[in-house]
Amino acid sequence: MMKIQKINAREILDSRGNPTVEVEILAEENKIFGKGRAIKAWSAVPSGASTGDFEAVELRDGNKKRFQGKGVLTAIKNIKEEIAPVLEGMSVLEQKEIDQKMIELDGTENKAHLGANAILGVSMAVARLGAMAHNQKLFEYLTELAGVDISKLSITRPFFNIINGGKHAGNQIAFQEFMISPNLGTFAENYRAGSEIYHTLQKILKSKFGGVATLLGDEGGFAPNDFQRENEALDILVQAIAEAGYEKRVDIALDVAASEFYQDGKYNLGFKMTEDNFKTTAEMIEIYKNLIKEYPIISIEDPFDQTEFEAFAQLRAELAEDKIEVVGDDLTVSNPSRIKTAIEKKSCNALLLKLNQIGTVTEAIEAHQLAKKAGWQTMVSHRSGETTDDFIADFAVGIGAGQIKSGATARGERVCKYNRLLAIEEMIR
Ligand code: 2PG
Ligand code: MG
Repeated sequence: MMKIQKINAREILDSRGNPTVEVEILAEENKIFGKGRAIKAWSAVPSGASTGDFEAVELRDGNKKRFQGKGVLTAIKNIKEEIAPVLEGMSVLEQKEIDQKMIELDGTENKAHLGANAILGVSMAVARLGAMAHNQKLFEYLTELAGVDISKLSITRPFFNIINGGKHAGNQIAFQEFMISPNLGTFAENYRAGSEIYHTLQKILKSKFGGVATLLGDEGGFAPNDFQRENEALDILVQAIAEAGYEKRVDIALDVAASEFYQDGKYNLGFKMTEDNFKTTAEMIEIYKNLIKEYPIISIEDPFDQTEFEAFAQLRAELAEDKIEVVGDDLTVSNPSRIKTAIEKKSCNALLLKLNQIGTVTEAIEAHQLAKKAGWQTMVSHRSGETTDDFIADFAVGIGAGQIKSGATARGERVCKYNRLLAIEEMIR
């Protein structure tokens, strides 16, 4: 049996230059005579900017003398001094038990004591060790944890965020993400199309607005400051898709991240402009309906505030027979109890799944299973602050999620996930 021998953790920086948690776990085979095989696995935890109020707690030190208060030394200390002594000696194959132990050790509803960043780092590294102990690829091992039939695995459809707004960019656009999703035969073709459209868009932006318009936002998408309305961003996306030669073969998805500009019961589309521009829920519904009519939009994430289960349901009811995905992110925060509410209230038909919103691999799988049972789609997601850990690529394929978003087809911390999907596609073909 492979037993956890030693858990180490350190503070590293994420793609925005903020501290985050890295974990290393050493496991050794239990041999009575002589030394057994030793394996080592690693993980690194991402971090959001448009963080939902109901997410599990990302523990930060708050010591203003280090990293503007964003240090994670407390989370690191919790791993070394609280989690490690309890898990050392356990089998790496006991993913469920290990995750449960950490939940109990934490003892809070939202992982505020140990920190979801501390717990998730350990949970992901343990899953990697489980795969190694079984001589499996991570995605293969995850099919077992998720009860997925490995012979039916298919590659996940990508959503590339190529125009950044909202909290992820210093421009004026209120909506956070404008994504393209090529729908060709293979992941490799979808990836190529994404990249070609990305570079076509870059050329168009440069010729229309100059080089400054091609500066990037947090997720590697362009963040031009030249759009006053969301339509202008969508017009340029459609133009880029056509000029790259992919007309009618690429869909568009939006992440509005509306909680970020919900003020006094209204949505302030001008929250980053000099003048406010307030819209009611009914007006927002009209805006979405018109956008769907005008553009090949198939999915809208967080169209309303994170407390507005009813508004989500109203939009979903008004959009013809679930042809459009209404995705819950800040609304549902990958948390089974909030997902249950959204199912009851018919708020969504798709789940955005982020491991660090809930804090363990086991609970993230449960969140997906719950959504799936209700007939929802699942889109596995990166965070706007990322690392070079590509765990979510294997995770998306292994649990059988149909969709993944990991930002643009550029910047190392974004493409490492997509590059891993290329390799996985070769393995499952
Ligand atoms: C989102 C995410 C990822 P953040 O809102 O879906 O794109 O952003 O990590 O900032 O919450
Ligand atoms: Mg979102």
